[in-house]
Amino acid sequence: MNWGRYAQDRLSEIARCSVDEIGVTRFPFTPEHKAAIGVIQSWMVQAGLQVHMDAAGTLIGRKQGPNGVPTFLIGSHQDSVKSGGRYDGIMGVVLGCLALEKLRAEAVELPFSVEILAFADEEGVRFPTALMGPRALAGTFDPAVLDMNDKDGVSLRRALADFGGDPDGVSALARDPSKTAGYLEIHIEQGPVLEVADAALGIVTGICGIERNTVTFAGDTGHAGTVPMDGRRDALVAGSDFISAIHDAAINIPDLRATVGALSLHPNVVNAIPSKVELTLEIRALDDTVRDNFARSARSVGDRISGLRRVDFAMERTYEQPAVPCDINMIGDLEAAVAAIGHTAPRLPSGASHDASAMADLCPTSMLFVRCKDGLSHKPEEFASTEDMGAGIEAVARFLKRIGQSGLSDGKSKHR
Ligand code: HGY
Ligand code: MN
Ligand code: MN
Repeated sequence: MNWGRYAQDRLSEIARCSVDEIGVTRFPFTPEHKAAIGVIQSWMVQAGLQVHMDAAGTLIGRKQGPNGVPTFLIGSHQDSVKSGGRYDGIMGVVLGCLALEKLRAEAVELPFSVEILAFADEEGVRFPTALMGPRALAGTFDPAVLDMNDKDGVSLRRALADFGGDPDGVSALARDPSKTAGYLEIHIEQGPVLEVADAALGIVTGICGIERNTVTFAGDTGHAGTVPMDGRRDALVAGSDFISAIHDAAINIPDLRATVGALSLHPNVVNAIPSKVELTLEIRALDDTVRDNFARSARSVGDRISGLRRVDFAMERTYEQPAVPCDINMIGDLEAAVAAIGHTAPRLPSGASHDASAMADLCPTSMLFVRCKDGLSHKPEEFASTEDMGAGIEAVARFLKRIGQSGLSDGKSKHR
């Protein structure tokens, strides 16, 4: 069986569940998501799973184990960014289903229950929030996010209800940690490390923390031809000072990433001085203290520029998720499983965030990276090879057999 070929074919099929644009655009609770649900459901059925969608819109395929045993979870997200690639997120659902299908084909019965989870919204591109599905399972869901709106003014509550979810039932989805043995997410690396190491697979040591801020500079508009240069309170000049200062500071801090990804301007016309600039500042780091310190220094840079350019400055944190370490026992089990198929997988941190970031509040969490071409992601050129995905499926099947033999079935797993 060429499991990698199966994976490639399934990813081509589900890539068509997309807004008709370049690359894949599949936002949560949209017709594209609905179409994807149908396709994923067929994969789960083919793997012998019982399928249902939970109140948060997570599609769940469950293989029941013997009575009273814990459940091991495997998952990732079905959604994409705008004009993104065909592997980010959904590949983890495909490879999880195929690993279970492989075990089924080998008549292997695991001594624990297993679930494949296809989460609705990890990217947080449609709504200014993310990770509702895994946060619901982890019991960290904040119902207030249901009142957040997308750019068309549709609330998350309404979109979820119209999609067939149950907004008022999301908080009740919290799982019992004592009955949850662990979580594995299979994901493309989205970076260059595995390619440089010539490794098909990588094992994640930890996932970066993230915070997102809205930064505003407010000055005065005026006629571009009549207001003298030295009399201006130009918000865009201040904003550009800030963006350059942030970049020049971040470049000297290892493992820290600072990005101004979105910017809006007012009045945004060719012959008027910009009176207001609003930009997003996202900061990521594997160490939350490093991230906090950088945010503090960004504020003082903004205050300095505000005085220099005689404009008002504000910086408001709108989103935060802490850095999470992966489970050391599962790192060892993944390494042994990868070695058993004749591969060597480097250990590496994840600069991208994942559903696993939220699942770490529920249970021991692990991630297996699959090499991606040129480290590209969040763009149509995103690509993982059939061979590398085949290795991923083999490794996950071995991993599940290995943890089954390590006492997971009696609930006293070393993963707790
Ligand atoms: O932003 C991220 O790291 C993830 O791709 N949503
Ligand atoms: Mn992504
Ligand atoms: Mn992802």
